[in-house]
Amino acid sequence: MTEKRLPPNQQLVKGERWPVVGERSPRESDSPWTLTVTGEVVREVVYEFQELVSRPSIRRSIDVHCVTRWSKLSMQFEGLRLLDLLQLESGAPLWKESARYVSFVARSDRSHSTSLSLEDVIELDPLVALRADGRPLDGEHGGPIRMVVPGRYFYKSVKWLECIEFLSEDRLGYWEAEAGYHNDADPWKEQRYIAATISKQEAKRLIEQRDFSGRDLLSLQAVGMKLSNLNAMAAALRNADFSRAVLLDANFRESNLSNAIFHGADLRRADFRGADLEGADFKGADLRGTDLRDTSLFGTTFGNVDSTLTSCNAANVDPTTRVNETALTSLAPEQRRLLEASRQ
Ligand SMILES: Nc1nc2c(c(=O)[nH]1)N[C@H]1C(S)=C(S)[C@@H](COP(=O)(O)O)O[C@H]1N2
Ligand SMILES: [Mo]
Repeated sequence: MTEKRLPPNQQLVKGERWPVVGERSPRESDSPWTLTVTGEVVREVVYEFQELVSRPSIRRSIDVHCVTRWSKLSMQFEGLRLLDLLQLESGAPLWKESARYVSFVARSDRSHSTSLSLEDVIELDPLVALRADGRPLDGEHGGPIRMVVPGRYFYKSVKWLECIEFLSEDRLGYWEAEAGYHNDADPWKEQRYIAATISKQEAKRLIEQRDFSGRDLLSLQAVGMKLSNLNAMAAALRNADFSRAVLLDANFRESNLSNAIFHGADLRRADFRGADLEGADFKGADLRGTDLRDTSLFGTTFGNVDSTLTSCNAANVDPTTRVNETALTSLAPEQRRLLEASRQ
């Protein structure tokens, strides 16, 4: 049953854990919280926060799937149906004929946003959430008010919702524009990232030179390549595929390897210090002498773990694999146990 509810290549978070992803707090402001509905609308509407809180709320059980591969099933969210807030008193829609997309904007320092097509809004019936698991939303999880969009990766659910803008043309959200996150975001179709940012020829040249330092190489295909001594310092390599690649002594310091795949890669003595490894997958990789200190390991996989802690595809980790508390605290508990057991 659970299996059917877990989209491909997602792992369940254990117990009560709810990772914080992205921004951690709203913009500081003394003005009271309001929610504005604007853009291609018949009439602009500004909701006072108190008015929203005093409306009868509904409760929904929603499965949360983060693009960095963690999922949390049956979260209990309470709040208001977005579609109810997008109606005139007559019950007619607030949006104009010309409206095709909806942008959700946060009260945050970077005015974080994400968008959905109007069709998706109608079909997915999102929630404007005020409470989660029986309590008011924590600030770091988007309190006092956030979007929760079922059926899409969680980056489509803006924290600290302040403005809803109807658009005739789509406007890419923050992660979609900055990190190459897929605009459709369907976890069942694994729509995590858009295609690679560079041409095959350009990739070939960089691979020959073994110098990726500082480059943006989203979704790079490097399966099975011989890349010992690679310099990938501070490179953006989200979603790159290094399966079975030879990466002895590679330098990945401060690089972004979110969701990168290293299945069976030879990473002996590679240096990952300070790298973002959220959602990266090291199943079957050789990590002897590898340095993982000060990395971010939310949703990182080192092997499939069952209750007996045996794993047929675990990474090769031994006492020469370096890791510190900074890195370990961000790792899921069963993955941490696997790593620590093998390091003894
Ligand atoms: N304002 C704002 N909303 C945001 C983000 C963000 O950085 N800023 N990150 C998104 C991403 S990628 C995810 S996975 C979820 C994380 O929500 P959580 O921190 O409550 O788990 O929020 C989404 N909404
Ligand atoms: Mo995310």
